[in-house]
Parts: sequence; structure tokens; C-alpha cells
Amino acid sequence: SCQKRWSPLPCDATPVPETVSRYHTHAVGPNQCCSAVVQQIAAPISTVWPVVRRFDNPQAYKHFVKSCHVILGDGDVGTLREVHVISGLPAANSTERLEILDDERHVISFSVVGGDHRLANYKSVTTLHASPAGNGTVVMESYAVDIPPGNTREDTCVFVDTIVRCNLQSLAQIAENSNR
Ligand code: A9S
Repeated sequence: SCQKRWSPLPCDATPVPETVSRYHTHAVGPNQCCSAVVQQIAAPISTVWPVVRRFDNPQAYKHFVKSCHVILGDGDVGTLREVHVISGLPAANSTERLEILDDERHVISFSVVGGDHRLANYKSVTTLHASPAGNGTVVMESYAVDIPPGNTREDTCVFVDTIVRCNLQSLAQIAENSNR
């Protein structure tokens, strides 16, 4: 479980939402690493979810994505997309499978099933939660991924955390601006 890595509070004393313990507990192999990123957004779930749920349109908030084409399926679980990324990354494209899309619990998950990049067996889960403070949203995105040959666990987490944090900051900006 990744819980210890990111929980600011002791696991045994902290009641976390059921969707958190349920969806952010990854089975992590010996040569894998996992982590999670949390982002506060000053916009309601009803504004954030329509952006996040679009498996066919990750470029709406992921700035590293140059283009995306659905290659199989119609947006249900099992749908495959091919993502092409901007230059400057150690990657060209990625083939990704929609694993979970839950419009009631606000959960989306995909796994990387192919492509020209170094993040083999990448799998992520993103959940939205009403912020305890008020009318905002807390986004939680966790992942597990193989540690690429020649990289350390730490390198890998820093690299992926950076990408995920960029994506969630961009999501926050878009959602907060669409509020005005
Ligand atoms: O797309 C995401 O939600 C998250 C990540 C970490 C995506 C990573 C990526 O698409 C690149 C941005 C191209 C970086 C993949 C699969 C491999 C990379 O090296």
C-alpha cells in the first residue's frame, strides 16, 4: 500500500474516505514504485469531474499530451487510447486502457499497455473528494510503475510525481477559471 507514503496522519488513527483506502491501495511488485499526489481545487466536483472523466481528451489538462486518439471502444472500461506526447520527454507515445470509470464515486483509472517510453506497467487511479473546508475539491492521484532499468526508485518517483503534479495543477487552473 502507498498510504504511508503520502498520508500526513498515522494510518491507524485517520479515518480516510472509503474511496481512498479502496482505490489508492496498489499491488506493488518488488521492482515497482508507487506514490500519490494530492491537489486542492477551489471549484466543486461538478466542475472538475467533467474534465477528468474524458478518457478521450486528456489533452484538456495534460500539457505533455500533444494528441490523443481512441483506438478501440466507446468510453467504457476497456477503451484504448493512443497518446502522443510533446517533444523533450523521454517518450513518444503511450497506449492506455481505461480500467475504472465511476461517475458516482468520481473514480477514473487507466493503465499503460504499450508505447514508446520507459514507464512500463504504469497504472494510475484518480479520485475526487468534496474538500472538508467547503465547496472545493480534493483530487488524489496515485500510481504504481516499474522502475526502469538504470533508474532508481527515487528517480522514478520524482519523475512521475513531477508529471502528475503538473497535470493536477493545470487541472486546478482550468477548473478554477471556469468558475469565474
Ligand atoms: O498521463 C498521466 O496521467 C501520467 C503520466 C505519468 C504520463 C506519463 C507519460 O505519458 C509521459 C508524459 C510521456 C512520460 C508516459 C506514459 C511516459 C513518459 O515517459
